[in-house]
Amino acid sequence: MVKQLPAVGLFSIILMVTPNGLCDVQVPNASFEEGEKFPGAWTLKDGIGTWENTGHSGKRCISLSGDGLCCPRWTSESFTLEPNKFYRLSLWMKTVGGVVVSIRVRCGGTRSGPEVGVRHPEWKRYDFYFDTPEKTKSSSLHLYTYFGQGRVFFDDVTITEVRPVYRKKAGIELGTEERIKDNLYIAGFGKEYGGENPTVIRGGPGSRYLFKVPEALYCGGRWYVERGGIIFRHKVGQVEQTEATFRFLFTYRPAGTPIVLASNDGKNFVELGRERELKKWSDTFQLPAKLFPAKEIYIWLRCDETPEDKGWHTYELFGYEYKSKVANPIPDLEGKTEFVEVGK
Ligand SMILES: [Ca+2]
Repeated sequence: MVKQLPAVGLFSIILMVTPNGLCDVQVPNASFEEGEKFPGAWTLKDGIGTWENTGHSGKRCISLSGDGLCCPRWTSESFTLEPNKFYRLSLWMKTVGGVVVSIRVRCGGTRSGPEVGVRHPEWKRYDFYFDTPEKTKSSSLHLYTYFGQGRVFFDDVTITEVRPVYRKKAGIELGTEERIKDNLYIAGFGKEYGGENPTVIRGGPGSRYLFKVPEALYCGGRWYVERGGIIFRHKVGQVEQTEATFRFLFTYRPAGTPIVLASNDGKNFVELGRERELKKWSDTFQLPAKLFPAKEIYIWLRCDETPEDKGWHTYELFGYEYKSKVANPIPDLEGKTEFVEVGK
């Protein structure tokens, strides 16, 4: 059992081209085999962790033991990620008892990653996708558990550069959570939590309709929308949209007021309305007729400060639904996003 770890070893971190030609990031001591008394390049904080004498590969891995409190974690030494890239983070996990694991990549600015419930005694590989902000310089990886009583094991961490590819038909590209049916274009996601399937997109990194993130945090399959908010863009090839509606679902709103705006050029936005009351779905907003016909529509979700909520203002976006009619008959299409590895 390890309570406090001294710094051990120096691990040089570089972007390297692996023998298979892919562009991998070398995560420090990624199989946890190196070290003397403790796993080199990793530090334990705020809880109970163990450098185990077993592993998915090799002879070693690390574990966290949840004691019902928040939040024991292993933190890696820093490594380099490039700005404005997509990456796949893969790691192997198993548990004794079930725990919720949160995996965060910190890379220049506030960024977060998925949460996933791990409840299986055999090793299983998990893949997560994230993108890096413009200010990315030094990065580090953080493995947490939340308020659980079980024990979770980690081994074989890899980070590989990828890029999203969207399904295409008749000149129209659609990604996961987008579809065309009976000349209706529908985009968005529902309330269901990522759970055991953390690779779902839910408007997150790699989503085709995610346009810009002025001020929001993606974590565990939902967005924490702050004052600057998040902007989605809905574009169906070169086909014009003639009318549209929108609704959203938010939970946990410690402060502020959710505000919805729309635009057909990404510059001039009109306010559709505000919602302050928590309910299953918001009212349905009909987008103003003056925005149509349009080849693209932008939806901007923000959180406005209110006089009684000075300081902190945010809400969690759990559901999002945009529907529009298209001007010309087009074939039905169920969108799909896949991440392909980038070779050098
Ligand atoms: Ca290992």
